[in-house]
Amino acid sequence: MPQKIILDCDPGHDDAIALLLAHGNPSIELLAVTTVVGNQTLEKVTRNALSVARVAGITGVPFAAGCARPLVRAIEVAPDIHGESGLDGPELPPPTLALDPRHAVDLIIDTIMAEEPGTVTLVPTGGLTNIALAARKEPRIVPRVKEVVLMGGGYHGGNWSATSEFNIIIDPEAAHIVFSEPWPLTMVGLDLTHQAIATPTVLERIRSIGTAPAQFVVELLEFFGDSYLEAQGFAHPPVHDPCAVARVIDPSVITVRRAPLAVELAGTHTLGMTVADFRAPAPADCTTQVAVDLDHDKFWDLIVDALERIPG
Ligand SMILES: [Ca+2]
Repeated sequence: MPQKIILDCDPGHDDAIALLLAHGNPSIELLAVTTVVGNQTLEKVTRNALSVARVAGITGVPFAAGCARPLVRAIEVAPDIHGESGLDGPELPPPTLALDPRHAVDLIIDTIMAEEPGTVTLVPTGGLTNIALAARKEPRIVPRVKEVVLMGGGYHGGNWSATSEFNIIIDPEAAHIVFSEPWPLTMVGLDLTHQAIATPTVLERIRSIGTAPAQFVVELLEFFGDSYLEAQGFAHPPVHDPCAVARVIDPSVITVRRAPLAVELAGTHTLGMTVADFRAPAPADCTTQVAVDLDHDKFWDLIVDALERIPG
């Protein structure tokens, strides 16, 4: 049985690779792709998602645009990491897919309500604005969702502040809502994604696939590598968002640890921090867990395998 997912994203270099992984992996059934302001404006990330769909040859999957700003905070985008387009590096082909006319929040709700309970996994790889609003607008989705496997946060530190990761700090109130609902939630945070390094060996493996989509990924990773070197001092870039998709495909790629999670909304220096309580034993009613260790080779094998399956 394929795993049914909704990818809620803000492409974004690593979002683009997450989308290609979800499309190319045969054990994932991509039900919908929704976009949210984050790495760039909603308009830019939505266009980017549709361009990636064209590169990957994705058809028959609804794409919908969602929230253009966070619930409470001012818009904060990340051109230092993702460039002015949000997906700088490769040439972005003009989209051929038309957007679904629904708001992303409604597409998320409609999709979950139309599927059997317990079969749909939400995979958010951007700020959590759309997911929070969907939970508020239609609370019946919460017990119907199989699991939320999100990229965001971290239990040791941040990348947008000393304590906080970008996807959480840009809309901490939305993150609070999503982390507080009683659905099973896996936080794939920086502790994990900083292990998903696109080494030169990885880059060569992808380049040698020789297809247009693989070359697109190479050009994404080259730009991303320059950004991460300059902005954050990484020798090679961490590729965050596909880690969440990989966890859905094959849970053995990522080890997890159960822990209650809370999102800091009031801290002077810690706004958007994801606070994990590792005191043992975890309470019996704890529905949250954090990603701990990545099997680097298995992870990149999944990416390469997915790209090899995408024609071009
Ligand atoms: Ca993202």
